[in-house]
Amino acid sequence: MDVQAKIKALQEELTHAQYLYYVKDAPTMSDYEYDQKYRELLALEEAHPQYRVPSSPTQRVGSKVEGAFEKVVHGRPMLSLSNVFNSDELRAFDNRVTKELGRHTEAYVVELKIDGLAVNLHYENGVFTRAVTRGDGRVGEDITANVKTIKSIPLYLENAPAFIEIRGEAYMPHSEFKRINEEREEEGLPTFVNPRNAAAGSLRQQDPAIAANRNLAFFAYAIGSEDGANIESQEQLLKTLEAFHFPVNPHYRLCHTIDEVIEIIQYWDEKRHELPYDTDGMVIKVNDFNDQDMLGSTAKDPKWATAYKYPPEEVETVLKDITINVGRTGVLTPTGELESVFVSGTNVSRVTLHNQDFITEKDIRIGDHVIVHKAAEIIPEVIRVVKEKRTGVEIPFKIPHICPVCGSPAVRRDGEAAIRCTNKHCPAIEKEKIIHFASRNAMNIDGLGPSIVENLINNKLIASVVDLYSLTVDQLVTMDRMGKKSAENLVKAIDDSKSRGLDRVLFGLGIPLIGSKAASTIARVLGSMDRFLTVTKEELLSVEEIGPTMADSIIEYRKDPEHITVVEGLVKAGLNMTIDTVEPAGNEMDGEIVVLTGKLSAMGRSEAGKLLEAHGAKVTGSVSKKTTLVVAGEDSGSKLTKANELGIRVINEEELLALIASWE
Ligand code: 3BD
Repeated sequence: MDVQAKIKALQEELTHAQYLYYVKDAPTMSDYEYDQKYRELLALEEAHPQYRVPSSPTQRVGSKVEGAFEKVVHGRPMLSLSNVFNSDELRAFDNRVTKELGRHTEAYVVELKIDGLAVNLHYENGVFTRAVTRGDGRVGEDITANVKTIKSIPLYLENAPAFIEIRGEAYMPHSEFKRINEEREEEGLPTFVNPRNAAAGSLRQQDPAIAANRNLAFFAYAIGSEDGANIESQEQLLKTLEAFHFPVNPHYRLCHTIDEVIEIIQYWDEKRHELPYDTDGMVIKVNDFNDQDMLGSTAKDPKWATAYKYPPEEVETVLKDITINVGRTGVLTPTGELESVFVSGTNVSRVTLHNQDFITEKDIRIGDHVIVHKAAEIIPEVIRVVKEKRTGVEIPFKIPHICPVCGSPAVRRDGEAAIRCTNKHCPAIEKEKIIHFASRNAMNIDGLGPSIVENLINNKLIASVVDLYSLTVDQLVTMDRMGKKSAENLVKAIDDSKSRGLDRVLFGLGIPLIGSKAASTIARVLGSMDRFLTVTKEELLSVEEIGPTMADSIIEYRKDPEHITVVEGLVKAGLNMTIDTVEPAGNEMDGEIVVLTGKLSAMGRSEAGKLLEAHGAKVTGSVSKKTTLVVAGEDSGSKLTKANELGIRVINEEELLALIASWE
């Protein structure tokens, strides 16, 4: 194959792999293989820049754009949506539709209303050329460079008309919101209030590399101006978008009566809390485009569509106290202790108050009545104080500038929101580091939770993670509430953890900004701890997912001789510092797309996943139409529910073990 053909083939292969991964949630290429091919393509395009095209997967992250975002007039205005808040108002909407048409409309399409930002994508001769915010509906701003980093958005459309505008919602999934806020908390930066604000902030970056790191997602739901796409209904439109390889929210439904619409709305009123992204309602659209045309629009809204808004889940409770917690990186985090209250499905009795600015800005005082909700459906947040209920006894709060654990000065660095303990050896920091090292996504040491770690430190049996590997049963049994059997189990669990591999060790070290995904990428690319200790910043930057802030953090980490001592201690303790690429062991699971959920006691989810992959299965994180098998351990939650709804085969742990045994 000549170079041009080779480059084109790689571009197409990687584009398709990303489509399967990000849109279909059914990956067929391993991360490792993707990385290898991506680097090969990068090198070939570097050597032959004439074959580098704007729609190449290497072109998603461009360079910084200076100055204000350019104003762009939409090809066709982006309308807004009228709102209804209950079923009576919805019936009134349906009656207006019926009256104007002089008959019932054949069907409505009901879609989830994703709580993100409406954007308009331009494609010229199939090539993605521009992304524009909604703005005031007539004129928006050019945010092309940032939107281009959203990996589920196709950069090229097959068989597209000469010009087409695709409209949809860019949003931040809950998992990303959580990850980014944890990272920001650690860095001393202010956190985002909700996924929508986080998405908005990401799309307004001057540097697309930052947007790329935020891992936004997208659902398409409308077409603006287009030349020559013959579409006759909203249902057909959604199918056309799918055929163009856009992500389309799979939960849309065609309903033939308004009662059916109301039923679906009621169903999602509760179910929406289980979705991995925020929704704030449902959108109801007349399906038939002829009917839509007959109904027409007012100055702002189409008369053929409306949004049913769910009330926000907010509840009032009392802030009883504020306590201070010292984290792994020394940040003093204030936690609000609440009068326990039921919010979005669970009881909430603690809430993070983030930092001093948050407390000051909201004027939060001990004893206040506060309004609480859940950000991203899981993270309790104080929205505001009910000042009308103050009696005058409420006490303003200042985070102390003395570490509550070790008494050292705690300071706020320039430009940071956080106050940190200045003592590198603060017992709280040492303890949190060990807890992190032992945690599930790191070394997964069974039985080594926060209270045992605390006991081990108090009994002077350990001071760092290295000490774990020389603990003996005789030492452990000297502790209170530690019997021989538990001691033996713990020693065995610690010993087992030696085999976890380089990715887990790197994550376990707790290097700022290096989460488990970054750690595993780095481990895969570097392959050994020796390489980790010598790799340069430039080499790190050549890895697709590693940005300059992460690279700096790694270089900074390595400068501390104590960190090197820990790494060397772990090497000496005999930890596996390589990464196993999964060796194929069989093909019994070829073609199966498996999701593991709940607690598996015999082998743990990641081990089970590796085994399934070694036998040909693809293991993914979320249940979709493509999933062929769900392994449901103890306490399986929404994934099991979803599998049952989709009629996917579900097996329990016992059945999984039987399946594995049948391969031998
Ligand atoms: C969604 C208009 C129409 C094409 C106009 C019917 C108001 C935000 O998931 N369909 C959806 C969603 C939003 C939509 C339409 N379908 N308009 C839709 C929408 N599934 N969120 N929106 N928008 C998009 C808006 N945005 C900011 C300020 C005012 N209005």
